[in-house]
Amino acid sequence: MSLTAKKIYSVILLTAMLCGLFSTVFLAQAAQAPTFTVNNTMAAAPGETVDVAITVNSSAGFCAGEFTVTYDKDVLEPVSVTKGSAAGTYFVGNATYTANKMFFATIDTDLINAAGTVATLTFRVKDHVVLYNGTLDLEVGTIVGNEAEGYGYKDVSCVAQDGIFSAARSIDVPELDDPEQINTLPVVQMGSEFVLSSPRTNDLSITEVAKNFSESLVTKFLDPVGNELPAAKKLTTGSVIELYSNDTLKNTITVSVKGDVNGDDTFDGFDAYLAGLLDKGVLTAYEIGAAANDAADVNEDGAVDEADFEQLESNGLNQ
Ligand SMILES: [Ca+2]
Ligand SMILES: [Ca+2]
Repeated sequence: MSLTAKKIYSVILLTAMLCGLFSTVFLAQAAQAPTFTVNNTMAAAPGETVDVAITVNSSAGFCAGEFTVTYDKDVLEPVSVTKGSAAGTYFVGNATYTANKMFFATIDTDLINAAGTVATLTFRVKDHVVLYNGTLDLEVGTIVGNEAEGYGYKDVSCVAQDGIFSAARSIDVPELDDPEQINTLPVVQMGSEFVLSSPRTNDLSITEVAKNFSESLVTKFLDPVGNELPAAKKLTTGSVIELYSNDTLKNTITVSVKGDVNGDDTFDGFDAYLAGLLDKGVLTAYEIGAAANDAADVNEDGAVDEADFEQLESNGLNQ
């Protein structure tokens, strides 16, 4: 236990004893085991700052408690821990308790038995995050209430409910024909790959796509064979967006443009031919890659079949 934690622990013990002295009037109300809950987040965007409330149910009846919340430090940055309306008079919070834990403790001389927020944890979603769905793990350390017989303190049982934190990146790009019209494209996981799937009507120039990433994040744009693309170019099916943080490659996103299966930025008979091979099973989605397979699914029903082939063939004839 760190020195800080020891100090907090001593304060909690002392206050817990005071709690027993001062709160006999609340004895009859100290009934239920308190339930502490980490509230789930909606999908936050990378770069966003998000508040997560730790709440307690009503009629809980506790005087003091210490809490740690463990998070994925590759995804979240700690910002702050703040006291909530259902915390006791005394509150300490440490947003950087360890590399992946926030800590807070609250103490009072009276029973805390109102429902509400004990603490609000604020995180920032790191810039390189593409898709994330993970747990915020709540552990309750020492928790005390007032002693049933009168003075002193006792450990009380409680329930700790973990929360889910979700984060997802989307990419905003303008339409080719109407640059005022901005479309938001989700990044979707397909097998082990993250794929940005776009209709051919969007402007996927690197200049436009790059606007979606913060300046602190190093992005590289590669063509389908792995050569870095200059900023003047546009992304086609098979192009890759690499996201680096501190010189480490953190994530890659592969681009899919509906209808351009081979990634040559034209929509012609060869794309139809590849869709035909996929339809007949001569070529598999694994062999052609998730992004090209997605590009061949032009009617967006999740499978590449004859309908896609026919639509692509008529596109090819119309070029
Ligand atoms: Ca093509
Ligand atoms: Ca289809």
